[in-house]
Amino acid sequence: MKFSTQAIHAGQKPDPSTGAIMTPIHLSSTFVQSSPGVHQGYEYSRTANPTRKAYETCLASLEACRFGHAMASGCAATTTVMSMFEQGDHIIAGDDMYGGTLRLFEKIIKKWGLVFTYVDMTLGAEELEKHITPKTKLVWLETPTNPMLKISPIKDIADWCKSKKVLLSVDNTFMSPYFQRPIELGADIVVHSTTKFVGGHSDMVGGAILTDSPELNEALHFSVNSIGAIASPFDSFMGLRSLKTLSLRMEAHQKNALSISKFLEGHKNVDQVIYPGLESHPQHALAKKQMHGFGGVLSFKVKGGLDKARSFLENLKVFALAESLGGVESLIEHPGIMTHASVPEAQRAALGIDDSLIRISVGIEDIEDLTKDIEQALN
Ligand code: P1T
Repeated sequence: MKFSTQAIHAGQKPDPSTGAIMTPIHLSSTFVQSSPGVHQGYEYSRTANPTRKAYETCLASLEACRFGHAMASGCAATTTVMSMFEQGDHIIAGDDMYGGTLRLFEKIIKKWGLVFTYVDMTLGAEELEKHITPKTKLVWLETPTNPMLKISPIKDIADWCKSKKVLLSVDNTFMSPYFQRPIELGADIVVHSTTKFVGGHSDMVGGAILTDSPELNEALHFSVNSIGAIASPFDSFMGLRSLKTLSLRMEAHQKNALSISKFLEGHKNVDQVIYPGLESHPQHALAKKQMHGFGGVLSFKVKGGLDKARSFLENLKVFALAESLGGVESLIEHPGIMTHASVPEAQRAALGIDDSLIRISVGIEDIEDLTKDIEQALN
């Protein structure tokens, strides 16, 4: 079936006891067994839960793979993936990614003895070749990156990883499975912060891990069950409900984001606009090739540094000044002070995350209201 049909039906069938068309929220922590070890597929809700299972099946089907795990947050998903590795294992990660992911790697996972190297992933396999060691086990890729929207060649990197027997995990949060499906391009694992476009309404915090490999899934399930950072039945229901409108929302986000990008590009108080859908984006051609759309997030630099950035942000009326992204409402933020404050200053400077950088998650409100709001605040 096609994406929008899967989004509404995959993993879901009417409740056999009542005919309820919507998957119930199964709050039960445990499930009765008729004899020790004999049950209907559910024993204990950390291990598996029917509401979560429906959501995981739907998510996996949208990511074009067989196995999914719904987690308590994007960071919980990332931590669970990292738990599969051992002391001394080497991981190559991108130099630009969500500040909380970098903080997790540097301040927590490193303490467990994993070794990280950060590289510019836009350079692809050639760059990875320079950094591989006999201990390299994983490439951790975020594309497009948060907040600079750098785009890396997934297939090129996946082919290289396969030839080196290194796993590839892709954080697909910014595109959602509607606009990008890394497993089809050769990635082994996909991770999401479902708090963002998957959830889509800024009313849940969640994460997901997806794979098409039965062996990896077994290892992941062991970690998921052992660590226990799972999505609750209520959040699983929210995620399942949200997936039904993912395609509609992503199209609307993209349409508005492209329009706002073009408006900003033509404004005298703006220095630079970074959006994958603009021809000026350095990896626009690659974006067209490996993505099915350009998403709803853009970054730009306002002229005049921090003072002007601050007054612009304070003067907006429709856009909400808040962290996060992917909700139906437009959100705007200052990465240097907000989402990426934990990234060391020198690294921020090298990436271009400076005082004038502003990130927008363009919502699905009326484009006229959004444009007018940006215009009055910029002026
Ligand atoms: O917040 P959480 O659900 O734990 O997800 C972490 C995460 C992982 N990956 C990406 C690409 C992300 O953007 C995030 C969270 N990001 C924000 C909160 C933000 O405002 O950028």
